[in-house]
Amino acid sequence: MNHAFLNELAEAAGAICVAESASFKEVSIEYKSARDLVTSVDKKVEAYLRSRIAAKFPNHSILGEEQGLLDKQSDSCWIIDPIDGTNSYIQGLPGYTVSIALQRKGEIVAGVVYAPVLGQMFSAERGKGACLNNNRITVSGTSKLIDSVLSSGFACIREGFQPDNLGAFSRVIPKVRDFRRHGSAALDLAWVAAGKLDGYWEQCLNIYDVAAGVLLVQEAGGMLTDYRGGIDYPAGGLVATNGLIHEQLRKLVVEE
Ligand code: 2AM
Ligand code: CA
Repeated sequence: MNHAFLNELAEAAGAICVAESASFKEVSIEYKSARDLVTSVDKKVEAYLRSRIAAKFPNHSILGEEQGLLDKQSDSCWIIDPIDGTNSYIQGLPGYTVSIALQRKGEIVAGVVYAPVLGQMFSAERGKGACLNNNRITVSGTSKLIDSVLSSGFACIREGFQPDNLGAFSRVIPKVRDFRRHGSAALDLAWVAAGKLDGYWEQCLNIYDVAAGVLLVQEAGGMLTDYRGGIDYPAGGLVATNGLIHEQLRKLVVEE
């Protein structure tokens, strides 16, 4: 995989987000549903990513949040989220990312998560480790839940899904050192990979929210499971940790 291509692509997409946010107007927001918003910038950046990928890899499939699947019957599929954390983007908050992953024969083999306002480019290739701005990263060494800083999200509430995440949230918070909520699953996973967070959990996510972030966590030595401890994530919920606190957190989340 062309590592430089992925990094440059994410950087260019992030630059579009930043440039557009300066002139961003409310009129360019649409409601997919009452609480699920999309901006003209999400669409513009996805179209940009698709055209760059298609120009270089015309036979590859592409799955993106806004336009769905372009099925080329290929073993290779790009999984893209032009802006993960659209609400932060709309609010002028810095915690949004561009997420791009390459899947081959069902396995994610390369991925980048780029937070342009933060200047953080996370990248990974299968078997080659994970990096933040080209410096190697690993998950944290925190072994006790009470020493951990965790994050989560509430996509399920926007979906009206039951059980929602509020029960898990109230069980977990008293047992940990602190909690953060960032609003981008891709960023949360990247920060678990970099050891800035000890763990993260969420349900009702889609593959494009997590594809690149999952590879980052794996390549940084972390652990990912669904809520039951299996590999059916994100459909079966997602728990991502440094490995050491994984079972403690997973059991609290699902109340086992
Ligand atoms: P988005 O910003 O691209 O919409 C935060 O909890 C995470 O949930 C983000 O990655 C966000 O991605 C995703 N998300 C937001 N709304 C959602 C919805 N209605 N259904 C599923 N996922 C959602
Ligand atoms: Ca998303």
